[in-house]
Amino acid sequence: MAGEPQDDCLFCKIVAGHVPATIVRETETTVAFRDINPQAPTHVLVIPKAHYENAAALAAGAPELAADVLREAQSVADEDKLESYRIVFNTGAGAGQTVWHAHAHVLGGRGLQWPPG
Ligand code: DGP
Repeated sequence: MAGEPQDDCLFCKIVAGHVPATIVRETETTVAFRDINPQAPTHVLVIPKAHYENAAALAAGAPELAADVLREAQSVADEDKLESYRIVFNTGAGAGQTVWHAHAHVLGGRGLQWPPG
């Protein structure tokens, strides 16, 4: 069922504390932790604790929770004092999504090119 934890989901395991992560922020509904393969000095993933497979499913199924994720992404940028930064939701394999639990990448601390490729 939408939102329920999935046994085979890496990010559900991080939420449950079964896989370690460097957690930088946590709220009732979200967790933010450092990406294991950082692409910038700040590279934090913000996820809903509830399982939705990507940003599209999250926005359709739980728009308030999607807003929580965005607010937390902003808080990560504020905490790291990022003046310029990028919030990215890779959505679908063709866009580079590899973990099927919705997550926002917060990237900053260096110059970022556009288009991203
Ligand atoms: P995406 O490609 O948009 O699905 O992003 C998935 C990100 O998750 C990728 O940047 C690497 C990160 N990642 C994968 N496995 C782990 C893990 O075990 N721990 C942490 N902290 N990040 C992970």
